[in-house]
Amino acid sequence: MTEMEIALSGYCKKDITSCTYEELYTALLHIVEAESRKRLAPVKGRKLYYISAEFLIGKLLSNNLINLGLYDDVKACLEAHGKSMAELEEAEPEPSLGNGGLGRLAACFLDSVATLNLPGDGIGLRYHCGLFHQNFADNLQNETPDFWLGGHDWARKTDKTYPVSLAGKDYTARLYQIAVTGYEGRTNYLNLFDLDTIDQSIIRDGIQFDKTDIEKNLTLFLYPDDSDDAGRLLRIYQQYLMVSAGAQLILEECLERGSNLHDLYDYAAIQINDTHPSMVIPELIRLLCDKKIDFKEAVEIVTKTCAYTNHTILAEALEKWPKHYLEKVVPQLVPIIEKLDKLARSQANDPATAIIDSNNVVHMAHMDIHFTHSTNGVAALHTEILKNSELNHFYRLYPEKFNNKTNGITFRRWLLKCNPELTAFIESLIGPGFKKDASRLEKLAAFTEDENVLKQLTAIKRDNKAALADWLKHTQNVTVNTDSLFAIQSKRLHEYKRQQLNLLYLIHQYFEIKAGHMPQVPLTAVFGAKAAPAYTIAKDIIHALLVLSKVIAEDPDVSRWLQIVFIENYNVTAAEKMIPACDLSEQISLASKEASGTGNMKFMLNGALTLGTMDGANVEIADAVGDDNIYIFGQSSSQVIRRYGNGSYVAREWYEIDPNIRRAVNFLTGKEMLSGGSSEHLGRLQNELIHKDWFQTLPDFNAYVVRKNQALADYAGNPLNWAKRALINISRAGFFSSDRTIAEYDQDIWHLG
Ligand code: 26Q
Repeated sequence: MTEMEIALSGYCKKDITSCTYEELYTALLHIVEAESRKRLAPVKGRKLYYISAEFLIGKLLSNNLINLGLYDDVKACLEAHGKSMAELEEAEPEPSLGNGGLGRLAACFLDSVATLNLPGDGIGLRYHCGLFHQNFADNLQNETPDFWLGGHDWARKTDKTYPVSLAGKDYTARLYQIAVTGYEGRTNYLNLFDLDTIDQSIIRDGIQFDKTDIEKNLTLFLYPDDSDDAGRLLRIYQQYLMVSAGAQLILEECLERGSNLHDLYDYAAIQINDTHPSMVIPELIRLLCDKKIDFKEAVEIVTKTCAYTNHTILAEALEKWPKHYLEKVVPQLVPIIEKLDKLARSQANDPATAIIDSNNVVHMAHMDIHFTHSTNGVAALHTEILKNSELNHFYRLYPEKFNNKTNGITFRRWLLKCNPELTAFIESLIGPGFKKDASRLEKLAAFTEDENVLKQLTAIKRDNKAALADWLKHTQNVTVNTDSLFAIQSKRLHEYKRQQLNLLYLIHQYFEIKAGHMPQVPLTAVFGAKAAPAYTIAKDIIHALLVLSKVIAEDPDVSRWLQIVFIENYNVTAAEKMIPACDLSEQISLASKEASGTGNMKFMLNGALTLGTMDGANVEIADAVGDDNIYIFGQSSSQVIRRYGNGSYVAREWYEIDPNIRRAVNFLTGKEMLSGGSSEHLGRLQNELIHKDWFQTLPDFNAYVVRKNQALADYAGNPLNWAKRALINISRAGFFSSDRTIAEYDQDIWHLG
């Protein structure tokens, strides 16, 4: 027997062959935890605390096995007993503790911090249902709770608790911990706080619950609907529970390690992930003042210890709270925030940078920039836009605080875990070094003219497409044509990301095919996206895509050439199946709106070509691969910013002048769509496109059609050349490793260890 067989059968107290997958999963969870504890290491010097309302960690078993070097042993052991790794993975529930990019970034960062052997923990919340589960009925999104905490999860209850005062009442936050394993590296923790009093039985009618019953509801869901006052207040309750318990944990650990708090900066680096944890600033000041440190010094200590990352330029996503909300939930912070506002006003003498504005609204981002030592954007273009427009007043005040940290992704999950066949192939060509030093992928450049290599790369892509097709058959009972080009747009549903542009293209193609203008290759357009429950137009876009998908499927003239697949409940697990199977990666946000994007990097690494605008990190991807190896289209960010600035965009003019646009937009409420769709949803979307189109879909429409059709023609016309360009993309993906990103944060901001 191998060591793994002994451990597994010992744990299950029976032969492996007779174990259920549940039993094997539980056994492995404990084996992995024991192994990861061995890699806990004492902290010397400064330790990172990454505070974030979201950690979209995905399933952990395979990932941890890979990082601990146990994956191959376990796989062999299971296979020897007639069991499969894939089925084992299905026994694990996915913790959906995030919405999208920001949460997934936090998860990638924890992986890289541990892999680089840096001391650094996450601080967040233990949501009982996380993000809602999405399913489709009558071509509409339905939301149901996702009870992922079935007893077999990775979060260990501890006996550590912290008192937190919410709206003048005392609550007890309890700490749970998930071990974060580095790849051949150390183990850190993800610290998640919760209340013992949460009651899942108050959920009814999908994801509804009494929003005022804080004791029972506080950590039930990630970002519950914030379309009403009670929802918005709940968000502040959640945030304060996280930062107050988090701040107490940080101070406790630093005191234990010998800090006298005056020197907190020598023990802790606190990274604030967007404005969601911003209240940690006044909370730390409050706690330090309680320990008899004077206000002025407390402000200095906190400013030196904390740093802030901005993830958005959309004004509506920058958190601003009416002061009376804070007076209700966190009255203990209000006098501190008022003092900080006074201080900021005296330092800056610019009302545009005030923390509390003349309407008594508190601007969380303003507090972050004044009272941290670093403000960073998440891609080069994003940081430039922050400096030159959105946050220009602050940039002029504190130019030294602004810096860029282009996002990255962990190659362990987004290559080794999700694409083992490609990983093995790369290893056969250039050795294993790229797993820890992503820049070594550049060595693949030596093979771009090697026909045999290109054919193998094509075969791997075909296998991954077949695997996605099998999974789709099994989960959604749809059959897809694996000889078609797979174009995938997977990300949160938002108008700025422009799934509606893709929709208009698909309608356009429908007409072209009907008219006998066939594309060079059949196209499978794959979508994965959840819409915020209260985001009406986003839900209308989902509806239109689902209805169109059926219109096409039922039309044999068109369905040979075109298919739309909308994947239900898009999450990390689905992404791991979709990304390796993608030929064309859709990154089509309105230039200037997508701060970075990280899906774009995952698709590139897995050998897809990008079809995208010059937005976010697409700009850096285009730089890395060169014009021949990417499909760029659309307005530039400066054109867009100018159009917004002079208010010169009138959607209706584009609709009236361009017959193709008019035909596609009109189709939304034509008889084909209305035969299965709802005139309320489709009419509202059509109206939005003609009369508003805030994200300028129509001006980019023609350029998008031309570029996408060019991609189809290139794919069909010269498959070997396509493979060559895919290989070039992979070879230039090294820069987008989160190991690089974390090394930069450490060097410029954190100075850990
Ligand atoms: C704000 C106020 C009230 C309720 C909710 C929110 C809220 C919630 C989530 C605001 C923003 C978010 C999430 C933002 C996000 O995921 N941003 C993405 O961050 C990625 C990582 O940096 C970038 O790659 C993406 O470009 C950016 O959209």
